[in-house]
Amino acid sequence: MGTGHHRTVSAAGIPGSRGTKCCGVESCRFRCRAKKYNVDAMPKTSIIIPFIESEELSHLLRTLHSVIQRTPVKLLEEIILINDNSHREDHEMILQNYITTIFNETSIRLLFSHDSLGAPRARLSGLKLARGEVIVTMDSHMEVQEGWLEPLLDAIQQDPRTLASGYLDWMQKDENDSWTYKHGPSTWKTYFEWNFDFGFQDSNKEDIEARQNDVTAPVVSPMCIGSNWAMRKDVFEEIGAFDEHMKAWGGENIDLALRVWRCGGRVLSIPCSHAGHLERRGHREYRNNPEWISLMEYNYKRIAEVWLDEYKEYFYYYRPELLAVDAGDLSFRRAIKEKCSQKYDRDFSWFLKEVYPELGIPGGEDNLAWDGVSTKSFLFAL
Ligand SMILES: [Mn+2]
Repeated sequence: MGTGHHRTVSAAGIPGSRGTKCCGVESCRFRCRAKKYNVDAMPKTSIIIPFIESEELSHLLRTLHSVIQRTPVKLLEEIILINDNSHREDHEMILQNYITTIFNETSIRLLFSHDSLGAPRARLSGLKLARGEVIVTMDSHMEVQEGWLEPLLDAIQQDPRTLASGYLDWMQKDENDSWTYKHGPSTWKTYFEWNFDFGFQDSNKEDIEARQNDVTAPVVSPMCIGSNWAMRKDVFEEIGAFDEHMKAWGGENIDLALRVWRCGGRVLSIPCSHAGHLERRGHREYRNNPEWISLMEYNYKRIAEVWLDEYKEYFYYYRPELLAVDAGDLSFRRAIKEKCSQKYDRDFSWFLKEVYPELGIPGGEDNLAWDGVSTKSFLFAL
């Protein structure tokens, strides 16, 4: 079945059988399907899914159904659901019934938090309890596609310090509960700007050329998004898991990707791994809410102060309002950086040169005032 309108098999939001949907492009799909993985030799995975009060039960069930249907039993250690302070009756009752009846073949653990944790801390509470060798974070409104997990695990097996990210497709829902599923590209990198805006961009010419012989080859990415990635649990913990001082939502993905790179790892986007993500207007409202923005700014400042090294000046050039923000205690996060620097010798200038040259230096190389020779002030050519 191609892209386009698709009606769910029931109003409960259970995904229909759509067959293999890895890459949107047929040649890529064909190659992904032809890949064979030794599932027996792959590590078991814990899938962490937080949800909040405003989440529709049907979206959450769609996520669960898709994971259970499309993940090899051998690879699924457990699903950990974190109820982030939702007291909705359908969340509490129906979900509990689902777990004990419909999903009773799968190990599903349901945690409850009486404080509103926000996505990073809710994920963290699940990650701490995870028993799988590999962890995957997922939103509560997704639909994984056939064969989504194996290529992620394959990338991790080739280098245990890998953060392997799946590609997102777009799902939308109209008032008749009819769902639209649209394939996202499988060549994008996740990127960020000096002001920590982040998004997706197509790979550059060199990348595309390098991948010409195999369109399914992983795409090296400077950044990751907050969910839909897999990592070894021991590596995730070793590099500092999530920053527990971060508030609410925003920036945790930037923090994580920078740590992965600086601590000897790599961030890869995997074209054969796809999951639909329900697009909602709510997220934009988040971003326009002054209260949320101030929490996000606090998080951003913590990242800039620890991981941008002397390049944080550029961040503050674009976000001068954050100079005055108190970022709290950073000693633990700086200790992680210190440990990683000693072991891997990858500073931010290494990252800029080797991983993300496209970010560039505002005003060009001449503006590098921290080369130990020049003390001239920055001349931004904007
Ligand atoms: Mn989401």
